[in-house]
Amino acid sequence: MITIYHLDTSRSERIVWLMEELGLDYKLELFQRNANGSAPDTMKQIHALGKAPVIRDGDTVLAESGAIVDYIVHRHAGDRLTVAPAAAEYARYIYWFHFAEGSLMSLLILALVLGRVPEADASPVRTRVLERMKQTLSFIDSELAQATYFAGAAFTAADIMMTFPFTTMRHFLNYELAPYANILAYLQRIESRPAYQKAMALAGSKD
Ligand SMILES: N[C@@H](CCC(=O)N[C@@H](CS)C(=O)NCC(=O)O)C(=O)O
Repeated sequence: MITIYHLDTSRSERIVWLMEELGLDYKLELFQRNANGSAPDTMKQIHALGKAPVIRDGDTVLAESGAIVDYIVHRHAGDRLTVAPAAAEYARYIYWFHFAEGSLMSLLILALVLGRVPEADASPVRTRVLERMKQTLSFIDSELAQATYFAGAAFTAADIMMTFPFTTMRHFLNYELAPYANILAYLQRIESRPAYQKAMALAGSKD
């Protein structure tokens, strides 16, 4: 059985949600953040970088949320929640699956870090990052005007990757979503999913 090492208020909620969507058994081990927000040192005994999420599957220990999602859907779920390479939606699927960490989260982390450096307040770099955020959110919003889910009509693992930046991440970077009606409507669709509700009750942020 897969063990999920879950850090509170973190990306590892993606893996709990995925397992609930797939109806697969798993064991959940919970870790609390230190007062400064970092993961506890005990997580380094599981994986050298000590970050969440990490899973154990037999002798395999795997970190990196996107890699874990890909591993589980292919190795344990018969490719459910994926899009086949021959399908028309395949390019959309892999685009959004990778956009989540590769572009969106990296931009949000940059904004988060700059927001915590007082000297950056007057910097043109911060202004540029905030403009890039608006541009990126508008782009996502316009894409969601044309599709129910990120890869098209069907819910996929790309949605599991793309939701965290709009939900739990806003506990760390409280950016405004009100101007983006399509993102808000999308989040309502996600929040109405029973598997999402169960995963958040087990592993979602508590505040
Ligand atoms: N790109 C990695 C990011 C992993 C990561 O930064 N995880 C955060 C939680 S969301 C973490 O462990 N933070 C605590 C720390 O860095 O000490 C992934 O998607 O798994």
